[in-house]
Amino acid sequence: QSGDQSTKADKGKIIGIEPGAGIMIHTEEAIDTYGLDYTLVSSSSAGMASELTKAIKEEKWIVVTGWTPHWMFARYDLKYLDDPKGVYGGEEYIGTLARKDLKADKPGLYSILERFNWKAEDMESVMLSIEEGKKDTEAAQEWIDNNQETVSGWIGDIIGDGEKVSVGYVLWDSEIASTNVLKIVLEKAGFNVKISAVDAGPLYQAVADGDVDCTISAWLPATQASYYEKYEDDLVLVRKNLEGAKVGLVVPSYVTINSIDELNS
Ligand code: PBE
Repeated sequence: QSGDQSTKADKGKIIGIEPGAGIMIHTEEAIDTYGLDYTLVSSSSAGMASELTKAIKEEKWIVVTGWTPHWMFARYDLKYLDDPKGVYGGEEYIGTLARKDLKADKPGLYSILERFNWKAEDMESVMLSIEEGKKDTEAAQEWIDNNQETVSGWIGDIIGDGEKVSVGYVLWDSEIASTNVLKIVLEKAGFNVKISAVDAGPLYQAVADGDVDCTISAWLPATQASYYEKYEDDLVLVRKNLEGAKVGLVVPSYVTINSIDELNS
């Protein structure tokens, strides 16, 4: 084996993201369930990615909380650690949530949300161009320019006529990509769109309370189950907008272990 000259001290940490993310809740659970001799370090999505980049440059041991779609899998040679106890769930989808009265209040908007869905590779391409230096809005616009037929299909015959729309999201790379795309789609349809970034818990609460109209940032059924269960009576799951998502612990391929079970060894 080449690199990986790290010490046990490096090994005692899992590099996480924003506290409150579903993946953080499940990682605490994984530490418990597998009896891991590790602490979860909270950070931000950007912070996690830069720690990963640094470690890979020096071929050091690192474990991060990771998810797919994400640009990091296009950039680096990475693998998920097997999760034999199923703490992170299996295949995830990304869902669209709306406040309860949205369909009645803004049927045009709601019908676009009922149609909006795309593939992992679409989201990943927007994420990658942001990672490569494009502004969020430029990357989103570029994807829209390359996918005009799809976008026209989502919009259909809806005319927003300046109606205000508020969309909540969290500053995860995946949701920065999707929410900026949705914003431009809705603007193309004639809506007056405001996007607001909050944490995961407050996001569910904002949809449930009707403080925002909707979000396309719900990772289910496992990742954000605790939030969904808390608020599900007060919101509507409009549809799955992306299938084949995944969440778990991720290491560079040069890290020799393959399973969460082996983290203590
Ligand atoms: N994530 C990315 C989120 C959903 C999107 C996996 C970091 C989470 O709640 O953990």
